[in-house]
Amino acid sequence: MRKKALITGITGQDGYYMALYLLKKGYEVDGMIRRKRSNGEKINNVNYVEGDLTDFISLINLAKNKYNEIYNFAAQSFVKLSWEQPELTAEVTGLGVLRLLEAVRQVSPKTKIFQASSSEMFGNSPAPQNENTPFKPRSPYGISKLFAHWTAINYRESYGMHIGAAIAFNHESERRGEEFLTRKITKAIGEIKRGERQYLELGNLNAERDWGYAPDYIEAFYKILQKGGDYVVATGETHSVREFAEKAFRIAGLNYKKYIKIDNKYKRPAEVNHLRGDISKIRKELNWKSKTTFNQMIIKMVKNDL
Ligand code: NAP
Ligand code: F7E
Repeated sequence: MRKKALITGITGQDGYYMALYLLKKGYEVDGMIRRKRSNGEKINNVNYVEGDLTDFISLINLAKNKYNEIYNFAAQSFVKLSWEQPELTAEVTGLGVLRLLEAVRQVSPKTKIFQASSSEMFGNSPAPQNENTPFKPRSPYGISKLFAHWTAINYRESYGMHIGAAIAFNHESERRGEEFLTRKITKAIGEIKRGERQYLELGNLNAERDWGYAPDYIEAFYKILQKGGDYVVATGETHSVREFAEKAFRIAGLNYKKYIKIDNKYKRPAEVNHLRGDISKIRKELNWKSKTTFNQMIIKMVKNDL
């Protein structure tokens, strides 16, 4: 019999790639959306179902479908916004996960659940960060993700539920939301090249991130769910915001220094300065490492937006 999976956050970057991945594996895929719209983008062969992480009743009703697997990608995932909407972020990104886990526990406790945890939970803990690094979140988003992460661990330990969590470092793609740094840059490059804008305003150019390519990470997420447990998913390399901008503009034949202006409104009240994942555990136990290099990823993203 075909396995049945529910993907929350299917309209986002990771939900999209996970849907394609599972369909290719022969799964029956339900995608949770907040409200059905006739004009929304649809993925062929996905069955769209309504639900919201802030609404327990909708989650209970969905859990009654007794999915083999649930991939939880739904979240208020934009770190900067989490200072402006901290309560909403805690409600969705934090408490929303508690609601989902509790709904599944009550009506379908054998369903395997994947939780998308985040390197933002590490804050400024020294790199390289691995599964044993202390969590010191520095944003309402990071705090909410940490609540969700500990709740997932608690449901595993208290009720024996099968839960896999990826402590995922930044991952990007042609489908990355346009508010996030990498896509903001590649989209602006396209607009500059077409003469639609003259410059790009950014915040802190010195922050360093371990940026990977989202489609590579989907395979890691799948493997994590099959096994259960907590795994860092990263590339093991770090680059600064300045370096990303410099390379991306260069690929388009431009010198970034001519186009970037600093606007303090894009700086955060507290920054996470340096993230670099230690992927020893996932490499050893699940035989996974990312395939796409930093340069290859930037080339794909720039070309897509030109
Ligand atoms: P994304 O593109 O921002 O997608 C977020 C998804 O959550 C959207 O589909 C959104 O639906 C949905 N959503 C928001 N509020 C909801 C609610 N109240 N109920 C149900 N759905 C809701 O995120 P992503 O980049 O694909 O990331 C996927 C997950 O991984 C997120 O949990 C994120 O926090 C986590 N993560 C991401 C990264 C990364 O670098 N991408 C790294 C670590 C962890 P609408 O279209 O209705 O808004
Ligand atoms: O910022 C700096 C900013 O918004 C990256 C989410 O997927 O990954 C993501 O969180 C860096 C930060 O991602 C601008 O200060 C400078 O240092 O692309 P971002 P993020 O905050 O790292 C983690 C792992 C998640 O879990 C999250 O869901 O770039 N930066 N200037 C800027 N960032 C943005 N967005 N815009 C700027 O103008």
